[in-house]
Amino acid sequence: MIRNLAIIAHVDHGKTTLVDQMLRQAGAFRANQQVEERVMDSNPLERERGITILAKNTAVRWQGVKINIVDTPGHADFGGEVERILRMVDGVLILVDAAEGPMPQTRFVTRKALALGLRPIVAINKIDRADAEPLRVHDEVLGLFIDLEATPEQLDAPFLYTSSRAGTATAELEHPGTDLRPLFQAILDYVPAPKGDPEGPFQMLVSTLDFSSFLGRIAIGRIERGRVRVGDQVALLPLGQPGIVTEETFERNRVTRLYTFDGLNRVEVDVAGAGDIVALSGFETIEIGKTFTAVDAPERLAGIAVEEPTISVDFIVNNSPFAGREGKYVTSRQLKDRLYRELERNVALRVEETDSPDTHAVAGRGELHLGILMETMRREGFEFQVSRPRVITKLGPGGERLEPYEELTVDVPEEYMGVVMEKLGPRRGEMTEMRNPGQGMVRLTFRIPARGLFGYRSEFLTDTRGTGIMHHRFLDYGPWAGPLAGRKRGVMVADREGSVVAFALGNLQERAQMFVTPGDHVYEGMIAGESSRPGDMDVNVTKEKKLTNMRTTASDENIILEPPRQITLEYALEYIEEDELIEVTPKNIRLRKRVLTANDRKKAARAARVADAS
Ligand SMILES: Nc1nc2c(ncn2[C@@H]2O[C@H](COP(=O)(O)OP(=O)(O)OP(=O)(O)O)[C@@H](O)[C@H]2O)c(=O)[nH]1
Ligand SMILES: [Mg+2]
Repeated sequence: MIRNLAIIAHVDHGKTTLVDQMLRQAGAFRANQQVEERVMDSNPLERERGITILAKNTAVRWQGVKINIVDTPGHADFGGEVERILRMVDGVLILVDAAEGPMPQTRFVTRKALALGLRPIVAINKIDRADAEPLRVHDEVLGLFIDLEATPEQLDAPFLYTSSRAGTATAELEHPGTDLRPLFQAILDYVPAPKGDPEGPFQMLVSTLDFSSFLGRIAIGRIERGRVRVGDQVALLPLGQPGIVTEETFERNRVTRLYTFDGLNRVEVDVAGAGDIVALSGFETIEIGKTFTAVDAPERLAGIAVEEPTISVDFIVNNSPFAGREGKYVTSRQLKDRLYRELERNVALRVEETDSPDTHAVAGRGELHLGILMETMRREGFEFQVSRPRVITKLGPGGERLEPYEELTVDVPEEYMGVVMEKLGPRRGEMTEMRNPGQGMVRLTFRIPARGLFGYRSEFLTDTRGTGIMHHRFLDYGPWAGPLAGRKRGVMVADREGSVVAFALGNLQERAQMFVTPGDHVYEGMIAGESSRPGDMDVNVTKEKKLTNMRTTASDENIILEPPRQITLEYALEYIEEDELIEVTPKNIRLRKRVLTANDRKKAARAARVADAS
C-alpha cells in the first residue's frame, strides 16, 4: 500500500522542518542517530541559505503504508519544478504560515495542484508563533480555494493546525496536538492510493531528473502502470502528443539501476510496481516529460511543459587585470563546457552563443536561479564576469513588444506604506490590492514589470528600516512599459591599481558608502563604493597620508571607518548598470566598469552623446 504526497508552500513556511519531524516520528532514524536540522536540505548552498533549492524525495512507513513524500522548494524561481513534481503524486499537503497567511507562491502552487485534481490537506503551520492567527488564516485559505474554483471534494479538505518545529498537529485548536499522528492519519484517509494497474504493460512519466557523474541522467517519476525490473528492455519515447507511438523512433535500452526511496536513502531494488516512485538510469536521452514504456506497448503520457526563462545575463571570460589570480578555471573553453554541462540537470536554464566566443547568454527563471549557478561555479573554482540581467521580451499577437510582469507582495508597517508606493510608481508598479490584517501592518500587492524590480530590494530594506518583507513571482507577459530610471546614485571608481588605504577611505566616507576595506586590492575601473550623489566619480583609494616625521601608516589605526557594504552575488546582480560588470572569483565578488580607464570612459560617454544628438 502506497500514498504519494508532495508538500507545497510559500518559501519558509516550514516544509523541510516538517519532513524532519515526519521522518523522526515514523521511525526513519535509529534511536540515537544524530540528525541535522532540515536534513533534506542536503546541499551546501541550501544549508547556507536556509532554503530548499531542489525538490527531494523521501519515504516513511506508517501503519504498514509506504508514504512517498516530495519536499519542494518554496521560492518562486523554482515554481516550475514544483509544477512538474505534482505529476508524480496523488495528494498535496499545503502548508500555510499561521501569521503570514497565503502568499503569492501559496496561490501559485495551490492553483496548480487543484487544477490537476489533486486532493489537498491543509496545514496551518507555525501555530506556536506569538503573532499566529490560525483562524483568520484558515478563512483565508478557504477563500483562496473558492477563488481558485476548487471542486466540492477539494473544498472538503481536512484542516490541521501544526507546528513543524514542535512536530505537532491537531484538528481542533482547543485540543493542542502532541505529535504528528493526526497528520499521518489524514494522509492515509484523504490521499487516494495510486490508481495504476500493476498487471498492465509498464508505463512511467519522467517528472524530475537527478544526475550523477557515475550514472549520468537519472529519471524520477511514479510508475503509472505495470512493473519494471533491472535488466528489462524498455522504451523511452520522444516528446510528443499522448497516445500510441507508431514509428520506432524511441530509445530502447536496458534499465541498469532502479531505486526506491526509504527515509534518507535511495534503496537499490530489482523490481518496482505501479504507484511507487522510483529513480532509474541507463538511458542517454532522459528528459523531463518523456514517457518510459514496455517496448511492445509504446503509449505516451501527456508531457510536462518546462517553463520558459524570463531573464538573461551574459557570462563573460574574466578579462579584468586580476584575471587568473584566484580561480582554477578561467578560459573561454572551460566556461563554455561548464555552462553546457549545466543544461544536463538544470532544465529551466538556456545557454546561447553570442557574437563573441568569450560571451555566453544564460537565461533562467530569476535572479536566484541564476545566482545559484554562479555561486556553485565559483565554489568549483571558476572565475568569470557577469553582465546586468536583462528581461526576455516577446512579441505579442499584433507584433508589439511584451515584457515579463511580476506580482509583488510587500508587508510593511503602516508608516512605510507611503514611501513604498512613492518608490514603486516610477518603476511602473500598479497597486492591485491593499489589505490591513491588523497589528499595524499592511499588505500591498502590485503588478510590476520585472525590470522595475531590479535594484529595488536594497532600497526597500533601507526605506523600511529592515522591517519590510517583499516577495515577487512571475505573473505573465504584458506590454513593454517603456524606459525606466536606473540607479539614483553614482559610484566611486578606483582611478589606479593598488592596495586600499584607510586614510583614503576616511576622506571619502562622508560622501560615499564604500564596498572595499583597507588591504583590499583594486584596479583602475573597479568600483570601490557608492557615491551619495548622482554621477560617477573617479577616486584614489590607495592614497597614503603624507608622512611628516617618524609616523607611519600605523596612524591609520586612528581612523574610524564605517563597515563596507557586503556585496553578495544577488545584490550585485540587482545593483549594476549596463556599463558595469560583476567579476566573480572563488575568493571575491568585485564590481567594475566595462571600460576600465577613466579616459576611455570619457571618450565613450562623448561618443554616446554624439550618437544621441544625431
Ligand atoms: N516558529 C516556528 N518556526 C518554524 C516552524 N517550522 C519551521 N520554522 C522555521 O521557519 C524557517 C523555515 O523553515 P523551513 O522548514 O526551511 O521552511 P521551508 O518551507 O522548507 O522553506 P523553503 O524550502 O525554502 O521554501 C526555519 O527557520 C524554521 O526553523 C514552526 O512550526 N514554528
Ligand atoms: Mg524547504
